[in-house]
Amino acid sequence: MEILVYGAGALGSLIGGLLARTHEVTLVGRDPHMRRIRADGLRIEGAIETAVRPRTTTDGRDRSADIALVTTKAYDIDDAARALATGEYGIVCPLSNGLVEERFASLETTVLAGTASYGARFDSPGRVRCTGIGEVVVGGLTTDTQPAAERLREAFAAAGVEATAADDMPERRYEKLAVNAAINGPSALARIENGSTLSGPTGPVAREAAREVACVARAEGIDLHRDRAVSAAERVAANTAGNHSSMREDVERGRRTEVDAIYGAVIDRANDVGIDVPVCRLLDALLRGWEAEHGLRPS
Ligand code: KPL
Repeated sequence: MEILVYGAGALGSLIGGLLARTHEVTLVGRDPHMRRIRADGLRIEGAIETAVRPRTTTDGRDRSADIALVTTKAYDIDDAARALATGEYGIVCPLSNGLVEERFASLETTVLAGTASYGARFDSPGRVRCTGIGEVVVGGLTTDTQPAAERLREAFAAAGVEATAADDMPERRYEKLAVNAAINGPSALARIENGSTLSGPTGPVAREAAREVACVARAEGIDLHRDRAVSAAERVAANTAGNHSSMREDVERGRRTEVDAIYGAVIDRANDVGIDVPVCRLLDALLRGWEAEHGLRPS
């Protein structure tokens, strides 16, 4: 199968590299990473060790493939959607954080939703580290897209990537948002590992952030119980205990965070349904303050 992976950061390179063991993969990313992969191939180290030679490009426009996976940061999603609109794909599936699927609504193709719980860290151009073997879950937001989800699952499975085609994706993507809300902000602000976010002093805040996301989901008619949201956050924190969340990595490297796609999205939707989410608002304000202080957004 031909698979385009749009966004060759740590997760995109890892997922693309694993798929390249079986499929014709094209990674869309930035130099010098793309240049180094073109010259020497891509090395995956850590929990999975492999070396592959995917195709690479720095321009994701006017391409075609059976499947396009989107693994950009959430704030680059609109650029990805615009680039994919110029090409032809059988299935488009974002694996980015946040509720981003709606941004691909204008594409004339099947758009799925997906989550990937693999731990990945960018080591250096051409090298990425797998810090935890997870799984990929894909599914449709409407029942007619379920056969496409099964085809995508099979493509992952053929490359040895554990994947599930879920029929409860509307609940799962809110569950993922709850996990991100519980882990990412507290781990970034307190500079702690994922495993400490739910158990240490940040635990009550993290759990309440997950509960607030569940309340928003339920107000939107999505059947996500508060306890399920908290248990999911606890499970992910335990499974990725020694890892740094993507938001902690962003803060430590002085980069813009996904605050808009995580806390901003929760707050916007909470406003729409008329409920308050004070803990998410606090985490949002602290992260925005940090970004403004570092010249990453206007204060
Ligand atoms: O998605 C994540 C991230 O780091 O962005 C994890 C740590 C799995 C949960 O928040």
